[in-house]
Amino acid sequence: MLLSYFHTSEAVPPLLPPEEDGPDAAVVIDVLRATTTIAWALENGAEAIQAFADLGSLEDAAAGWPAARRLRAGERGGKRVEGYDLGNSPLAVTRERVESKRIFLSTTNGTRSLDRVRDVPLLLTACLPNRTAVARRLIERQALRVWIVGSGWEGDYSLEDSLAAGAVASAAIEQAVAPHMGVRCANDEMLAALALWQQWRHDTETCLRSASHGQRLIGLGNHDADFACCAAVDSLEIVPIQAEPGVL
Ligand code: 3SL
Repeated sequence: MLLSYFHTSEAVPPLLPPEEDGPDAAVVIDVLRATTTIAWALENGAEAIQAFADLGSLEDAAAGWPAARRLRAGERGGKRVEGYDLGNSPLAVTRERVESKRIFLSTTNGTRSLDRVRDVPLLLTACLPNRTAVARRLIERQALRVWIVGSGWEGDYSLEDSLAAGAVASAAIEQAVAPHMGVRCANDEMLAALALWQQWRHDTETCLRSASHGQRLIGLGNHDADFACCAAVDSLEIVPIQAEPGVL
């Protein structure tokens, strides 16, 4: 398996089909907090997550879904979009709130990243809680050329997404025990993400809090429980997989 890391969705190159050396799998990461929220919502029984790069498309799609079976979740600049049922906190997607509901979700960066790679044949989302489960699934599906995409913040690098990219890669290296299943890093960004993971693996929450988006969330108010949830390595087995474009 050949792993490349792109540290913002803007850095993702134009998509090539797998037979022309394009990826056969992509893993989108937005640790704070979209992909952590997606994992928890599905863990808690949401029927599906439908992700949108913009709010207008979200509202059009949600309007065509029965009101009793939908939730609109929106975040911009770290805050819940006014009038929406949910923002983007993994703590808000409780079983009581989301079970059997389709969540129509748009966030500042995470859902834009998803949109960017929606045509990759196998599209997963990862966060620190499910990083080993995601690595295992890539190996089971025999993914050969994998792009890991850190969502960043409006085109800028993000520390926490790079940490999680290293966490997924490290788990893939540990899990790929069969001799034919070697895992290799295809770019320097991936090697740097692995080094970051080695540095912070025993104190992920401090890393998240130190990151610029962590500081942004702290500036917006108390997010202690969000940090604890997003930093909890290997606490989930669920692997969100795109079933149809934009729907996990
Ligand atoms: O940028 C995003 O997509 C969000 O995850 C940001 S926030 O953590 O909800 O503020």
